[in-house]
Amino acid sequence: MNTFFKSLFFCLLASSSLYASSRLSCCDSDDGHAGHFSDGRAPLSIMGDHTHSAGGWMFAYRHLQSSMDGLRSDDSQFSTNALFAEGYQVAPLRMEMKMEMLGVMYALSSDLTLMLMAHYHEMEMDHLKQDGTFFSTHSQGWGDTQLMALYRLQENERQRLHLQLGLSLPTGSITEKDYLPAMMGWEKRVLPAAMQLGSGTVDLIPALTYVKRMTSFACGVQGRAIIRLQAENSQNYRRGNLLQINGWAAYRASSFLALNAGLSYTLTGRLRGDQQGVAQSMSMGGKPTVPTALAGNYGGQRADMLAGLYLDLPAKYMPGQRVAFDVRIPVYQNLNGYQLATDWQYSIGWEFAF
Ligand SMILES: [Cu+2]
Repeated sequence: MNTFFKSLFFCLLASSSLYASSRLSCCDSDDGHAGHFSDGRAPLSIMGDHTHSAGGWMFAYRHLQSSMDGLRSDDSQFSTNALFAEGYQVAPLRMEMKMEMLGVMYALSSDLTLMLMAHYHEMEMDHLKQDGTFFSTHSQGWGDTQLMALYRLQENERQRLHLQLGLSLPTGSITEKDYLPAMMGWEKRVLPAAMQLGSGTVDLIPALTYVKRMTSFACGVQGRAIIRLQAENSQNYRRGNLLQINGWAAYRASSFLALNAGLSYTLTGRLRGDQQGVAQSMSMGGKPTVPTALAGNYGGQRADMLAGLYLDLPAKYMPGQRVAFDVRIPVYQNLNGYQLATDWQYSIGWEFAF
């Protein structure tokens, strides 16, 4: 917990120094094209941070990549040997996740913006068996599809408050299979939930976002949740609900460059139910196979520090287009049971607004 508070302190310090420097620098009040830089955009990986004005469109493509490495139990590291001593047959070593995201936004009016998002996932997990051999599992394909409505509750040149109501539809597969060690050699079996492409349930995604704007500085705070609307999916389980709090500061460094930094805290609930088709124990002795097969090894808390930028492409050649980048480094992880810890995550994206 100590590192978390240290990072929080560091972030507050960074925000206040950004604020101080924005007061000192002499900045033009020109808002850049399409009002982009006065809008206090959050780091790229924070979703639903903005709305558009009536009739506005936005197309976005985003690539997100994250890496998990090493086991963790609660808030401390856990060795593979200790996991084998607990009776597990297989220990996850690392996981690489890649996600391509396609998004469209359209503002029906200045109060109501609609958003549609599709995801394509690619995941790979490396494991160590108790006998000292290694194996990997892989899954890839389209994930869940999200439909969002963003409703502006209040806006003036100094601040904006908007409410998001989203629905995630279970278009992603939850029956992805790969070869796993079994009693007799290898068997193609259903992979654990951590390697599946969707939640399998219809999920509600509400969020409330507040942005405060100053001349060349803005800050925002957002509360967001993912609530599973169904008790279980077709494989007899449901993923944990999620609660997230995001805070950020954005600084307009020049007419085409905005820098941002933030903190993100996520609380994820446990998975409920037994994952149908996933081998939870070796038939002899009932020893557990791999942590991801068991519900107790899902959910927990994570706090990330974020930093990123938005770069407007030359308006003469590419009007309304920008590229953005952000990186997330976890500063606190308290995970239920035994899970892989997140090392880093980055997002890179292109946006076209008109
Ligand atoms: Cu947009």
